[in-house]
Amino acid sequence: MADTTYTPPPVWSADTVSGGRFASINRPTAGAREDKELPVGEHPLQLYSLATPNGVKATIMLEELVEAGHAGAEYDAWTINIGDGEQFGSGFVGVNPNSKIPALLDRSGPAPFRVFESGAILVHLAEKFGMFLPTDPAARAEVIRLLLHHRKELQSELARRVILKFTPVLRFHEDRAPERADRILHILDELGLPNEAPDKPAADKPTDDEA
Ligand SMILES: N[C@@H](CCC(=O)N[C@@H](CS)C(=O)NCC(=O)O)C(=O)O
Repeated sequence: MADTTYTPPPVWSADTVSGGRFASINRPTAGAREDKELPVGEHPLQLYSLATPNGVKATIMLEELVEAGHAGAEYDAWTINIGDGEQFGSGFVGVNPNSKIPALLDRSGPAPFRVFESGAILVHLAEKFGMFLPTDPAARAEVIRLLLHHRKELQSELARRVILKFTPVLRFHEDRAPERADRILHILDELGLPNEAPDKPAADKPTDDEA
């Protein structure tokens, strides 16, 4: 039953004791907390994940692709135990500076690249193997709409609805909102932005006068 007596602190601090398993794990800053390389297996796709609601999205997608006969979708799956803080090892932070599972390393081409955010992994795999993402613009827009709507609206609101029943977790979520925002800003400041914009076609590049 929800505890209606709870009042969030007027001034939030990272030291706020708010309960919840991740309260002591998460911080308002991003970045690696220890040197720890990620294992790499024999397949072109390396999945670093766990069987959580976000984690299984990538796994189900890969399994569907393999089942459909896409040999290139064979992958090595590595467990990242977020309860033990493995998402803060240097190797994992390299594939997701936000330290959340799932994350994918695509080593199928000459230059390996990372893909994180469960929705982005689904889109990447759908495009790579030509499955699940229609080419017809209207159908494609509908699939993208469903994916984003699920990710942003449905999932978070349903989760909040369930969480409201559990006071310690509610406290965790309410108290941790500023922390999560600070961490995202930290990533934007220091970790997540490439040093240079991706190459644009020459015609799109600004001339000296425009730059
Ligand atoms: N927007 C992200 C969210 C991923 C996410 O929240 N993952 C959770 C597990 S379901 C996690 O890694 N939590 C670890 C933590 O918060 O430290 C996505 O869709 O991939």
